[in-house]
Amino acid sequence: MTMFERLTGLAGAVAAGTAAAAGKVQAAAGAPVDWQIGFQDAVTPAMREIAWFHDDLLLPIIAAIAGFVLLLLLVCMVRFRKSVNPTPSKTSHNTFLEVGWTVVPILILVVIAIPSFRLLYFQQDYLYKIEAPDLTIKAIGVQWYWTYEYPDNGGFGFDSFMVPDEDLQPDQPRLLAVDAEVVVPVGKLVRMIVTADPQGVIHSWAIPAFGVKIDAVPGRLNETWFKVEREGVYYGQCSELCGEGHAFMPITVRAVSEEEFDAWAETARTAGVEEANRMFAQRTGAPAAGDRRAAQKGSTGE
Ligand SMILES: [Cu+2]
Repeated sequence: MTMFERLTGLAGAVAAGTAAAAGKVQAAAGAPVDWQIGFQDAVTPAMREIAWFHDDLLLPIIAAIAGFVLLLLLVCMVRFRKSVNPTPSKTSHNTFLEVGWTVVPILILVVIAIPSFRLLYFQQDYLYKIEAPDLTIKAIGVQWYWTYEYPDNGGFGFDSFMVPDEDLQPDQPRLLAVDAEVVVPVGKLVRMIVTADPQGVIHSWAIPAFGVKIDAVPGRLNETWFKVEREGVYYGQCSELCGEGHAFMPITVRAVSEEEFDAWAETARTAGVEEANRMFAQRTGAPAAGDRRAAQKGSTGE
């Protein structure tokens, strides 16, 4: 448990109580919860490092600085108020103090900068230096949905649209669930290649629990990596203001065992991704995307 988690544990307990009292379905790990003030649980090495950097390094430093400045203010107000100190000192320079308040902040910044740069490099090129990716997935931001391709698994691809409110299943969070999820195997190093529709605008592919956020730029390939350590469903959103539908192009990643992933990818390649997604729909009782789209078409008379 990090220091930040200890500090925020009480808030979490209150939040859980509030949500339970309201009879709400508590969102699964990988999604935000009511009254949350910390990060989502980290499920990748990169996010664990980010959480450590924020919770255990930056937060204690900033708290100490804020406390120290508050202490100085209080000392000034009490010891140097007019009634106690009617003739103030005319001192205007103190070499020791001036060197001190220049050097100490520099040292603090160095202490922050070293792990900060190390973390940036870890997020950026760990992939090439340590380990080869197990599979590559390409995400393409379109106004306003995501398209995914699996070049290593036969090159199938699919569009992923937000599930509208009226079609949400009980286990699906509003504005975060999609009709066709990105499926990845746990424990495997996934290389994400991210770009955007050449006729479109800049988007950003982001999953908070993964510590991944990378711009999707038309005409340019960006890439990042993640290795999910726990099976589950993880939610994110487009994180670059991209227009009218910006809030309505969420990202859902389902991390499953390697066997399940292989079965899913094989079905997706041979029978289509709608057919492959039925293996998850049957488990949760949710209608598969194909059924839902067919129902929508039926209801609108298309
Ligand atoms: Cu977008």
